[in-house]
Amino acid sequence: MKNILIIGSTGQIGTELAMALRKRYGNDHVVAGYIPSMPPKGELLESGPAEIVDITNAQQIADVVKKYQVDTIYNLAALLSAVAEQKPQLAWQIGLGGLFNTLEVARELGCAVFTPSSIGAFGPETPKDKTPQDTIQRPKTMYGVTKVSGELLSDYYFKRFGVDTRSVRFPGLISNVAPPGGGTTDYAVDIYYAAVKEGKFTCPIKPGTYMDMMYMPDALRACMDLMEADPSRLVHRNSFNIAAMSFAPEEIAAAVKKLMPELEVTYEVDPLRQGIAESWPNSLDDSCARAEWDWKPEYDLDSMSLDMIQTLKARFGK
Ligand code: AKB
Repeated sequence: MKNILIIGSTGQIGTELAMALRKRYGNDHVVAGYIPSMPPKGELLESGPAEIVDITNAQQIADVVKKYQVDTIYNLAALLSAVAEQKPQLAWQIGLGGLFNTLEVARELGCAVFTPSSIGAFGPETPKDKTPQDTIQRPKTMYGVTKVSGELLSDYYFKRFGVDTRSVRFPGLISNVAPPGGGTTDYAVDIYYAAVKEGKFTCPIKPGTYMDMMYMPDALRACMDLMEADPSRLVHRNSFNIAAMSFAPEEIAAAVKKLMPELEVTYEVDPLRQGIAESWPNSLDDSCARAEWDWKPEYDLDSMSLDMIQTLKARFGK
């Protein structure tokens, strides 16, 4: 039986991944690690163990790993791209310093480690369409620098020390549970809330700007399936391209308007986010993930939009 620690369990991915892991492995086998400024609430707090785990404090990670006999760590602590650009030193401290602490604890105490990378690990010199698994990675943002360095460090710990490190390059993640906060792809979440609550949306990204996106249920399955994959099939480890859909702002707007024709969309471009978006790929080639651990997404733009709007309408009584 697995014993799992999630570092960063109260963030955008962690909140939902913790519940999905508890469903799969049992409530008592999944520890929700959090920092005091982001405490767990509701179901996450009530359904299983929770401990303060600041990723910049290696001793704290080691103490919790020992206390719960943890064998798998999901490292989800990170600043998203736009915030990381405003606080580059903190982004490095959490993204790389924190990963180093986690890998050292994993090496000493024998844990497997999952750490997400991102489409942000690519840069303007990368082939833009159907970006290959193994290609040029010269990102120009601190977020991207931490992601590429994290991929390399994780591969190093696997090859040098045998730590079972695995990772995926996440696209923009869309969910109706925890808000993302500070990403370049956040607009693709915000449009659904704005459509349901106000009937209008101001988009910070220019029409024609393509980025890969994914609905959260597919992303959660990707994390868990990769960590359960047969290691003898894995040619790659850190990190796998995964993809589900690629769209530009006017295309998600059109998908939402099919369900809510009254939605009004205007554009007020945020230069920081637009610059980051333009340096990222339009779409990724995820054939290695498909071949090595049977990755396959379930949601496309239309099925995701239907689910998002139905869920948010029910929540807000619309
Ligand atoms: C962001 O926009 O920063 C993230 C990502 C694509 O890594 N959602």
